[in-house]
Amino acid sequence: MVRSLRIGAAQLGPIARDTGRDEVVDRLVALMRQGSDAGCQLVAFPELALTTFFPRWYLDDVPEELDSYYETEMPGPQTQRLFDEAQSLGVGFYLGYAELTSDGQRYNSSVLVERDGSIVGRYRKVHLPGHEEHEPDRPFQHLERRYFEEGPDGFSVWEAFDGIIGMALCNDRRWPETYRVMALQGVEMVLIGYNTPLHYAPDPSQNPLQSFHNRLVMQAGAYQNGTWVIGVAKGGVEEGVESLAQSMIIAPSGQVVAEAETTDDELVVADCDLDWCKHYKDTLFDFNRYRRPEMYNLITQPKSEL
Ligand code: ING
Repeated sequence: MVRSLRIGAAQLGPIARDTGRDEVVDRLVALMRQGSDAGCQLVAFPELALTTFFPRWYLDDVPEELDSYYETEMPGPQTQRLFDEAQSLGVGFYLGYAELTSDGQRYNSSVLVERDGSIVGRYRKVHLPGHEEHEPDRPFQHLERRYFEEGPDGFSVWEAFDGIIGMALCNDRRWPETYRVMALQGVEMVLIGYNTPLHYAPDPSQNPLQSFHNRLVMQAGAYQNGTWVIGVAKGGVEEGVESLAQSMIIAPSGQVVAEAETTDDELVVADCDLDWCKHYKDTLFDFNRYRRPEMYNLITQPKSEL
């Protein structure tokens, strides 16, 4: 029996600074309903999908605004509706959000929710890009390293949707270790939400390459690990910052099988045959037969010893 999963990559257009969660959840519910109508079992939303991408601002002068961007519960009063909708439609989802834990830790997180509305897994972003201190000379900030702690849990995979599903967030997709650690756990589909400004202040020569780099890293990650990769953007011009859209669904072959056409709310749908992974995991990338971990020690050496 073919294990085919119909995926909906639910790209979001801009979310304004003063847009309330209820208005955003309305958009998420609309995309989820669209996914249900299209026969999707799983709908994937972007990173930090409930609010504007607030790390673009230095917010120390408005601590109550900064606090307002985090979820202290998942689901919480304003997101329960999304879980209820998912359960009634029988559609699962992946959702990126800013997490504030009961002991005051702050993470850039995501949850994987099965079709019965139950939370299967939670992920906390491992690779935090950007900077820690206010850099007023930048046209906009990228203060993820100020507003979040690095995820302490690493990369896990979960048995769900009749397959093995993994989660990552944005900058994680640029690091080959992200995909490999999950592939060593048998991952068949990696869900990755992202917010990627087209302008990269430390090296603007990369600006015209953002689209190329986005494809490059996710296609490589898929092919080199024999896994599906679902990249889901929050794109368009959000509070004056032009952000990459280009949500896409990538097969274990590295081929892009579906891609967003707009920079707005858009559902990108594809049927993903999870057994396609075997074509690569059991041949070219048969890790047990061909990998040489004893040759890769430098990769896990602590930075202090390099
Ligand atoms: N965003 C970016 C990303 O890795 C970034 C950081 C911005 C990289 C601009 C390159 C250019 O896609 C997040 N949120 O990680």
